[in-house]
Amino acid sequence: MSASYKILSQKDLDEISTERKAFARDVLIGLSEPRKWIPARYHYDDDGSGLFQKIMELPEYYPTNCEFEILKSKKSEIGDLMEAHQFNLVELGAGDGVKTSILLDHFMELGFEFQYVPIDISEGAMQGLIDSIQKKFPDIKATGIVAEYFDGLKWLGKIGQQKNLVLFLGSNLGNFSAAQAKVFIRTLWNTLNNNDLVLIGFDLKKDIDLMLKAYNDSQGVTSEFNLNLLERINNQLGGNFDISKFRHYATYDVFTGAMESYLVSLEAQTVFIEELSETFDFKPWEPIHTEYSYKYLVSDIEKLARDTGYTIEKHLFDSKKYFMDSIWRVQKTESL
Ligand code: AVI
Repeated sequence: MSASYKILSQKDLDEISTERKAFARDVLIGLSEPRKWIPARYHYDDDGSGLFQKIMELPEYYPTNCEFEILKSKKSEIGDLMEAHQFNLVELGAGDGVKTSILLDHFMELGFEFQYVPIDISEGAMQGLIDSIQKKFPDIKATGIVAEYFDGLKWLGKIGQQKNLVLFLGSNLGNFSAAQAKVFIRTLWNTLNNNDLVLIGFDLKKDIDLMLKAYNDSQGVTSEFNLNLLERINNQLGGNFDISKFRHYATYDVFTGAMESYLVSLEAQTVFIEELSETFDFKPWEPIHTEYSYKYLVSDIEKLARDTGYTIEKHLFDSKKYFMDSIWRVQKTESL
């Protein structure tokens, strides 16, 4: 058996403690408020990321299959938009590369000279992605950037003026509020050049029962994913949450158009978190809000594009019209 080594530098250790400090701070703020909440981004430790991969394979979680169908059936429409055959195919978030592979394969077939540039904050996720892409496509030029999205994009801008097609797949934008989504999309505009393209996945408003099933799956994977937040607090911050005393609850708010996820305390209880030297009291049936997943109308999406400086090139739908990949062009000629 061969030994395996990992050398941790001071920078690695600083990053761990910075991320843990931010987690501790956000848990302290969120659990101290009258309406308790924990930011959704903390779902994605290694276990949470693994559980999200499982969610994407569930029959009830339709967004993944819908987007897969769109990319498979509409890949030539995407290829047709790439007039310059030399470009960066930038992907925000590493994912598992399964959906992206459809485009990589198609662009290779068309003989495009592109560079694949995934950007993700997690080095582990990036390593997994680059390994699997290199196995599937040994001839592809790929540069993984481990950084915050906008730092990675700024760096890309500094090394050359290549045209960019930026992918933001899944319905990740849906985890932002309307205001946060607008800031995110406009910040993306700021880092890109005139005429660059972005392809963004949006989960559309649809029959409420379908959405409820997607976030309350019959195998209980979404419940495990949500409860993993409490496991993470126990493991990383020395919490003593008894997971069996909380349940996952997901509901749809018809006014805001968002699926909302909660962890509900099943009884009166007190939890201690060592890292915070703090106890938190829960009343019976008291919720912790853990996620928004906003659903869109096509008209909301068009307004978002217009308000943030893009023109719409194409809307690509799946056959059931549950999901949409929308392709926008950066417009920097008009004053906004
Ligand atoms: C990552 N994000 C787009 C997923 C969503 O649909 O909001 C996370 C998720 N939460 C529960 N199921 C999936």
